Amino acid sequence: MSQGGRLEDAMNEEVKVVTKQRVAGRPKLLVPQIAGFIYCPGCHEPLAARAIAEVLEKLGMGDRAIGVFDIGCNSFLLGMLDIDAVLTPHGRPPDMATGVKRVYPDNIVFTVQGDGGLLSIGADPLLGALTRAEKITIIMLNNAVYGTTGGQMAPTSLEGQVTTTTPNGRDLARTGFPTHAAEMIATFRGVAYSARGAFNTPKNYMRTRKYITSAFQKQMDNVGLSFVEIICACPENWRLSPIDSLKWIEEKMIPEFPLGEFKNVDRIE
Ligand SMILES: Cc1ncc(C[n+]2csc(CCOP(=O)(O)OP(=O)(O)O)c2C)c(N)n1
Ligand code: SF4
Ligand SMILES: [Mg+2]
Repeated sequence: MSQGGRLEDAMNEEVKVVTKQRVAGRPKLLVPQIAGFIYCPGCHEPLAARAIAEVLEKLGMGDRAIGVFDIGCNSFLLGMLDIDAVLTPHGRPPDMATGVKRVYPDNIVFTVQGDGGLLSIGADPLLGALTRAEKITIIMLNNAVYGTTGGQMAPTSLEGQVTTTTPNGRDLARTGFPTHAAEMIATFRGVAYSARGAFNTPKNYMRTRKYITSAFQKQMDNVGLSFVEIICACPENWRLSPIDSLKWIEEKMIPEFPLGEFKNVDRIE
């Protein structure tokens, strides 16, 4: 055999090895990003699209899901999911989802929002939906900053966290305390489910996917409002590498925002 032939065989062998390293397929509802991937390296927000796609596929609800998306880095998840979707003005998804759900009561209607969009500018629509016990699902991506607009302090920013609006670190005496959305939302009577997950490890990804499944199931069972908060890395604004961002989530974010279910009831009393 010629030298060239052996090289070709070796290259083919290498291709086979690379092919074997594939560990996860693509859910059908996840749209391939052929025009390029818009998210920063190491950003966890696109994982929310994958998790939602996997859950909807498993529940067989892809054709009957309507996503209501907010303005923010999370907006781009809209283009990653092959489902019906609406984009609202910043902070308004719970209002829009209320209308959509009342018109289409048999569909799964869920919002995807950032921590800024849900807890600061969108606090009023959130409070309204909680008070009215709308049978919608709210998914909040907690990256501890306003990601899109350049990393300003969000209601979830940690004590001492350096952001563009807290260059010396978040001072609790001046700016108050981080908001614990999953715990707070669990206190509302019309809420059927509230949980907080993270995407920093495969185990936490799978746990979060389970939380999203439970939240959608509560809605399908017509129990009450369901909520899932997901801790997401924003390496760009945290000024950390993707790997160091994982460490920051483990060492700083999760101690402040513990993971788990805070409410899970089958009937609103
Ligand atoms: C009414 C209104 N106010 C402010 C803005 C500017 N704005 C766009 S996105 C955003 C914050 C986004 O932060 P977050 O909701 O946490 O989403 P992330 O980008 O972190 O995913 C702000 C303040 C806007 N578009 N509309
Ligand atoms: S700015 Fe942050 S949240 Fe936005 S895409 Fe980049 S890493 Fe993700
Ligand atoms: Mg944010």
